[in-house]
Amino acid sequence: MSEYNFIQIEKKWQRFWEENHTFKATAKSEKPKYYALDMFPYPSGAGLHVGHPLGYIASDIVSRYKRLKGFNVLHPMGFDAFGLPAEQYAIQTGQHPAITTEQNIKRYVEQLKNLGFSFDWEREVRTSEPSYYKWTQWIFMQLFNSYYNYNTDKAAPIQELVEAFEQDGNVNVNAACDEDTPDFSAAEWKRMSEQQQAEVLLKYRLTYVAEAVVNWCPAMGTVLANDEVVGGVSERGGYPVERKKMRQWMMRITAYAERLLQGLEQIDWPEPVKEMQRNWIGKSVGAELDFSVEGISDMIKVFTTRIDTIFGASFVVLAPEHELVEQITTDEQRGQVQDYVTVAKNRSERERMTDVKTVSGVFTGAYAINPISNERVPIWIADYVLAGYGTGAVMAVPGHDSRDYAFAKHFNLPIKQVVEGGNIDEEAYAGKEGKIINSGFLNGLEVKEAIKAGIARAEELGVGKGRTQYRMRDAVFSRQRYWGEPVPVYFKDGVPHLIKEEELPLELPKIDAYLPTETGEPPLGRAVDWKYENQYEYELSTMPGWAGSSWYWYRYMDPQNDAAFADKDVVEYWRNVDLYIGGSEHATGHLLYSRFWNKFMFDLDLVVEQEPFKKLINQGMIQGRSNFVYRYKKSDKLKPIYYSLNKAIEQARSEHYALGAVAITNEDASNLITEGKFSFDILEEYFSKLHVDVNIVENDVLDLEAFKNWRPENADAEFILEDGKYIVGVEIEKMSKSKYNVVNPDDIVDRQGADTLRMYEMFLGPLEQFKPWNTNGMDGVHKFLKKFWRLFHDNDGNFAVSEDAPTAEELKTLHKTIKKVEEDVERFSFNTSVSTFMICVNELTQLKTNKRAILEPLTVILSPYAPHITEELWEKLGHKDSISYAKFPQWKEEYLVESTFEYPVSVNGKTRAKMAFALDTPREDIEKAVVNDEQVNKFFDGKAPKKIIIVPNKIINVVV
Ligand code: ANZ
Repeated sequence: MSEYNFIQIEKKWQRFWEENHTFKATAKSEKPKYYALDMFPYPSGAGLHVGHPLGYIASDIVSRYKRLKGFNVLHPMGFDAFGLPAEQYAIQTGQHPAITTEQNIKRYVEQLKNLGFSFDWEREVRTSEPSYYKWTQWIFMQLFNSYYNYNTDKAAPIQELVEAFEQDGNVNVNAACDEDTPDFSAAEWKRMSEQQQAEVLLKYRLTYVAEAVVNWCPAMGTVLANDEVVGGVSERGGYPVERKKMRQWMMRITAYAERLLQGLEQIDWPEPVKEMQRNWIGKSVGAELDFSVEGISDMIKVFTTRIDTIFGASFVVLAPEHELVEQITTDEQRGQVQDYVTVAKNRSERERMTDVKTVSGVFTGAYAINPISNERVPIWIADYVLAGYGTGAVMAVPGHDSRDYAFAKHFNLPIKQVVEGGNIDEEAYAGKEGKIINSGFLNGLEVKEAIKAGIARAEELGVGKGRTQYRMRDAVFSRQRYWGEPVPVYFKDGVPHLIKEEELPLELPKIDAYLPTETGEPPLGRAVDWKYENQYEYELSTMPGWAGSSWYWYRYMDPQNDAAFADKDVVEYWRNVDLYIGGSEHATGHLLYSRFWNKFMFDLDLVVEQEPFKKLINQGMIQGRSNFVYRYKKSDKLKPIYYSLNKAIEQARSEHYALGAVAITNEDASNLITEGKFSFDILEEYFSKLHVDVNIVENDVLDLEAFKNWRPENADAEFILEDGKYIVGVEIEKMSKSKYNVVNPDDIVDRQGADTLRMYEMFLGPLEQFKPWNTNGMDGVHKFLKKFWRLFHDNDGNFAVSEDAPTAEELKTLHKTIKKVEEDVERFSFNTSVSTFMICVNELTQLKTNKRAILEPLTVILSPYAPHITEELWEKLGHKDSISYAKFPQWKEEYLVESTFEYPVSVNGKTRAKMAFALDTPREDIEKAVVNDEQVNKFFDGKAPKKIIIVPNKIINVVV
């Protein structure tokens, strides 16, 4: 074989790797471990486009590099296989989602195998397989059987709690629980019925059923997550969404709030992702204070982060949903209050939080007493106070809080300044720097000191205490859907019970249609004869999409294990993920839930690391480079006429200009268009701009024949060309089917090979950056690989590698390349490695290098990037084993040092020439050479030099 025949080479080695189980990983190894993981994909019907493999290529390079560096590498791939699209398709066609899912996965696997990834395919997992979701259900059961003990700061068996209740009731229990958990004694606990006890325990379990306000979409028959609702309608389909209280499974993630926050300090993740998690968790340190209410015995508890401003609290505001609203409202105000509450309740929390413009509220008629200043203040209701945050009530300090300020201005309530500085009359002074004024015992203190003093006083008076608050809420864990994990629970007298562990997995039953029942129950309600022990109703909702992905990295460690989610020894070996690569859209969903489940599993001693993903990289998106054709509007009704880009601009301009409009040059217009900035107003007045399939465009030139075939209505279309070509318009957009800008990696592999694709994707730019796909640059990378191939072959294409010793120059090129590539991979800078390889191959080509001593190590260091071509050459070099387990060469400093120095030579202080000398040239030889050099000695005026000064590695100065 003489040519670089990538098609044959790539197929050959993909087969070899598969047959030889080259990338099979085992936990029995003396080597250090390295776990490189990609976020596993949802297998959609559209297959992979070139944007998907970007992260996989990067993690594959790292995996292959680590193997060469002597690590035992775990690099698996699998599928997050439950989900809506397969179910929607099932609803439309009646086909079981398992079938669609299977087909899609098959396609994905083929596409992935085409790219030469070093995945250990024997470890593939699919979340929708009963053998997998058995363990998802098992983890759910452990959560159900656990509560969170704040004293030990970890999860513990719920049985311990039952024992504590029997001893002392719950007064001494310090555990995560619902806000409305009542206090009870041991005697009271014992008097409760079994059902009542079960209800109480649900308030402590780490997964529990509870009434929750959810986004209910009647048309879709399911609950939607907040980000699936846009402007009051469903994101998909645009159906109306209501806020509804429903009984839902919940996950008590709030119990882990503090540990989720602290854990961020231990991991090497992008700062923006950490910051998003911090905000999501939303810790705020403050105090709660009891305001007594005139005429009733209940107190209003407020949560404040600024107890230092207590003397400026001029009214109290309750959320419309606050439980005391009814009780405190005076008869006079009742009508108004009721009207207001009805309206406010229908606005979502998000809406209420983001709407800062409308000020609305109503007076209850009641008054409260400030527990520290003893001032009498009015109690109002307003929807800017959220029911679900803090205590659902605030002490309003209009002097220093902008929402309170707007409210006070609007309703003409008193505003008092209690912190120095700012201009209180214009807007609330939010500064936290000044000293406290007008505040009795707090006067003169700095804000921070005043907060401490305020809390101390509240505690002394028994009217409040310090309190830490988290914005994060418990997570809803039910979906009224079919294609998800069944919840391993049945109901007896309305109380949930777990099925027995040995009954796992609880498999999805067969149903006749993937729709809610007539009575509005989830699809599982259709299953016939599906009852626990033939009598008890199973839970009919399924788990949400994030269940299966919250622990999958452990299953890869031991995927076939039937006795445990993974063997403990194996978990102890692989521990956690060293490198995790995936999209930034999972910052607060998957990445937070995974950390939560991991910490829970750690508490139960099932796993050995607190954090699942040590290092995280978000790969940037590869955007589509859309192409457009321009159809002349006047031709619409007759046969279509398409104008090449610049012809279209010209035409639009001349018609527009004829109407007396301002001229714009062709060049300006086309520049603006290609940059996507042009408004297209002029162009689109006369032309319809239509997406055209990027696969029938090359270097921005449209393949006219292909275009006619693509859209039969264009079979007899006319084309106005420029220089005989049809030039398309270009814009950068998201890669998507509807924009016809999707590039399928298979096509690239067919045309130029997987090695070219892999290197090209890395060459596009830094991994984290968003960048447009532009096939135009691919040829360069392909040429590089051909050039590399040629180094090993003579002009007749015969393999010809010499055993001669390398020169210093060759060694220098090699070793600086090894050094740079190693440094680059270590800091995940792959694009710079690709250019380093290119420079190296260019230099070696110039040096006509064909020596084994140079080419062999170079082949090894290139192999993570271009695994197929390097395997082939490695074999030609005489090796029997795969290059995958070769040794990454060590670069040597001695070859990097410059061997010569080019001296500026001056005569009587004036630089006259430049002369290069090897570093070890003896002094006398340099002197001799300088004196004999004509460029230099012509300035001697025939005299002999008096002195020659040589400053090593700097300058030579001749004094005449
Ligand atoms: C008095 C005060 C004075 C406040 C001041 C702020 C500034 P973060 O930091 O987000 O936790 N608040 C408490 N509960 C609320 C609720 N349910 N809905 C809306 N607002 C609520 O915010 C805590 C502050 O937000 C609290 O401190 C309270 O107003 C308000 F110069 O109390 B502050």
